[in-house]
Amino acid sequence: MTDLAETLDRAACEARAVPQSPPGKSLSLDDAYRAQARVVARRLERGERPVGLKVGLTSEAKMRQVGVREVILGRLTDAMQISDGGFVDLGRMIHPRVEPEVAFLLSRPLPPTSDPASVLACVAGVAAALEIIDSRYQGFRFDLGDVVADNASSAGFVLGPWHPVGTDVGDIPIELALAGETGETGSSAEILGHPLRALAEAGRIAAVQGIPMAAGDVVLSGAATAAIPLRDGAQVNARFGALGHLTLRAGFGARTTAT
Ligand code: OOG
Ligand code: MG
Repeated sequence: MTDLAETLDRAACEARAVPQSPPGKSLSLDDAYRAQARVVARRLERGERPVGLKVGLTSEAKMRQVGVREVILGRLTDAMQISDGGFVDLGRMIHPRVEPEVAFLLSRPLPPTSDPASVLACVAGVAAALEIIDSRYQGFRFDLGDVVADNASSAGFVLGPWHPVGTDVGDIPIELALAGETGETGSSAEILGHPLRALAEAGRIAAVQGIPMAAGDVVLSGAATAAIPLRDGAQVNARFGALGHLTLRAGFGARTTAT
């Protein structure tokens, strides 16, 4: 039997979707995080560097969109980062979507506590972010175990400049627009009531599942709105109030030298 981590890793490398776990054969949460660790290990063996974590399913819009209602954690590597104004090569993805998030920069690893003051003490900066998710499962459909094993659909992320810790990110207006298409609007308050709560969740899950983190890591707090499919020629414009704005383009081809 082929190992699930190998199957998911190959699906990502070949940009080819795979079936979800069969009915009645859902992975336990612990097994799913073990599979995720093996998926990430394969990336690290290829020379990618761990750069942080992503929290997922922290807003009602996201939970409703994918039908999974539990906060999840995934891991980010340097190979996933795309610069602001950069280009997503759709030829390397299955069915990518883009979503707006708030990112934190860690000054030290997060504690396994939900106390907001001790979480805030670990933050060195805040920034606007876009995440590109690309489920390796057919039809972007999965259950909790499937999506955790698939490293929470992680595929790419864009970061804006870091703002000081004191910047209030509790209720930042967020607008995600795709040229010629309807967009999504929301507020950072939709991320568990406050994005810092997502950080607390990251600390809790990382402690339970033995997920490593370090000073200098980035943590994405989860999308504030539903995600939008990235189609050929897509021009993404996202506004994040005081955190500024981010842009991204998508298409087929070798225009991967992002600027
Ligand atoms: C799962 C990952 C969720 C978020 O921001 O909520 C996520 C998915 O939607 O495929 O990244
Ligand atoms: Mg996300």
